[in-house]
Amino acid sequence: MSEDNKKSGLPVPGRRALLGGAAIAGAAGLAAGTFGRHDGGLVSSAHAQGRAARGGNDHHVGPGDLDEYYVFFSSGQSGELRIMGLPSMREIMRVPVFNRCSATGWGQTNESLKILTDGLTPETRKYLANRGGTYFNGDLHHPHMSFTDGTYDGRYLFMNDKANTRVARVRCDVMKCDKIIELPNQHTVHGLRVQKYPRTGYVFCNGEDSVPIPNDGKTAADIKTYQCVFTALDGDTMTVAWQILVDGNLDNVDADYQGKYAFSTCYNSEEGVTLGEMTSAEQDWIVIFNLKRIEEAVKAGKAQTIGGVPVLDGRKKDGKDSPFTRYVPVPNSPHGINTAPDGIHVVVNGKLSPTVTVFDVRRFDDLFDDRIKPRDTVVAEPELGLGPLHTAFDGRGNAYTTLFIDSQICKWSIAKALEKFQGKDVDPIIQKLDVHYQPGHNHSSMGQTRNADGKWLLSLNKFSKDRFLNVGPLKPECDQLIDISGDRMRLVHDSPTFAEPHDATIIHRSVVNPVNVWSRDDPMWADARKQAAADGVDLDSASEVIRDGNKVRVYMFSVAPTFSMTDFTVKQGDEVTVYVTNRDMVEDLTHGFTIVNYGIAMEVGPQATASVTFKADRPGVYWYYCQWFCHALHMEMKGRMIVEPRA
Ligand code: CUK
Ligand code: CUA
Repeated sequence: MSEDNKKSGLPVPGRRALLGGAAIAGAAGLAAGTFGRHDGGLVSSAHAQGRAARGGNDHHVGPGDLDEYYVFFSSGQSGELRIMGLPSMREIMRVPVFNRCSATGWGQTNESLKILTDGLTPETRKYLANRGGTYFNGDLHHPHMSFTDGTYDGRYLFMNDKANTRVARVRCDVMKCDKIIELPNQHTVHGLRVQKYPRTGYVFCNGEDSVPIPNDGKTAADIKTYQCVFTALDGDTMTVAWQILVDGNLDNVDADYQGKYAFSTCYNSEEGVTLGEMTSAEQDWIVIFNLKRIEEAVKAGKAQTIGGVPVLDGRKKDGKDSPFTRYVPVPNSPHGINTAPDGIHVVVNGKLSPTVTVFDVRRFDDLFDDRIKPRDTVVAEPELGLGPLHTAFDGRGNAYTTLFIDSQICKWSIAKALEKFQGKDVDPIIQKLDVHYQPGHNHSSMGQTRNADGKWLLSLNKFSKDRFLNVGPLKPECDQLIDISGDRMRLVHDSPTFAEPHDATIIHRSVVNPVNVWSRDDPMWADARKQAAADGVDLDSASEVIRDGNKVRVYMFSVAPTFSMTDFTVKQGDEVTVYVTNRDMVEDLTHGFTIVNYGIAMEVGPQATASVTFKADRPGVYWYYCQWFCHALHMEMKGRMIVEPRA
């Protein structure tokens, strides 16, 4: 029972009565197959009765009130991280990561370019040399916060770029990306989750596609030379700790609460290169990684160095397992893999199979010691409906699985699923709720930690169709908020989002504590500090133009509503770097620096320094102005760059 239910003192409907109803709804769901609205009547009548009568969670957040949870949203092919408030579902902030951002200058400032380029492989650097030095796109699927002792610790968020095989880290003190690394040897990185215990620690990264290593074209046509890779990053240093070669491919990943294992789904055990080939087998598998054995082997120097990182072999040889991995068959093309807050059960979602497969992590020790067979680690395999993709948990023993094809969330009991697997005549399905439409990930509040609190569930639906005003052929996604505090799920809010939140983490606000103003000695502009020291100027108070051959460095500061320089002069063809330091110490007082008709713009937060380098190849007068509204005289916060023509 939720806090709210306890407080309201309302009677909670008996489980027995509910199960009866759910069984009927469940059976109807399976029989009807697709796009049913079996629970629609219940939902709307619940809505009509209002939440007070039902004693559910209050999702209304009034003006000036703060949300109880942060939601860190991926944005798929938009390449950024988004921050929402829950339960209001208000979008609060966007954090540019793999994309370029017009507002903040991400991808243009020297500080962001360093982050975007430092971690690229030499081959990629070479490829991008004449293309602006960095990629313009990204595909951010999975944002996950660092853990300590099985729950979120508020330090970092880690996220993958499926499009260009990168992993990024966002600092939660300032909510800015501070590191990006490209994974060598790997082609795409899809599933990403972090080590839960004792801490993060490792960031686990699934390679989804297979290519030859090295991918230099020599054996490009020979698919037998293609190889899939699993990577463990060190989250503290953002370097590759180790990689391991696997059979098949890798889709999603999760880790246990003991710090012993990571495990990934594989939908292409066939190692096919066409849809038909990839889905031909009746079964695929999950791969379980034995972290201790891998660490010992790396330490003992048993890894090969490939692409500058240690690589072990986790493939089967002549049908025999490697010491590092075990492959457990599951029905065709599994997708999501989710560890329950009980620390024991891991749910693998069937996708092409109507089932989910439940593992008991306590049996993995025996599996690695060859005392039991792979399938002996399976403790339940309930049939839930069509297209199970991802599962969330409420910490009360219930699981919530998205059914993509049925457009439903299926709530089921883990304990009942175990009983059924033992042959008992019970139905683990408690309720099916229609969502709109085609859900991918779903997420419960704190649900990926030991502290799952069972209050809210988000369903991230891929199609919104008729749920919002028509905006043309490209429709938004539809993220739906569901109250799970009671015995039955209750849909309370629809929220449109732009392309394409795959995944989210719902984190109680007590865990996340960002600052309001930057610290002057933040590492973000360490290079600017170094350069200023070399030029003998003080970043905080300088208004100076330093000429160094045809390189020109312009130092200025800003105090609302002025820049410290009303104008500066350079020569056509100079390579100009402008450093702006925001001396305002007031919360929310961000300045910007935009040069008209030069395509230059950057954000300068309170107490921050930002810099941008460009070639002054157009002669003339170019006004610069502050593009973040900062003062009643914000419009007047401007100056002139004069570019003298070369004779
Ligand atoms: S994946 Cu998109 S719905 Cu990239 Cu987490 Cu399952
Ligand atoms: Cu400073 Cu607007």
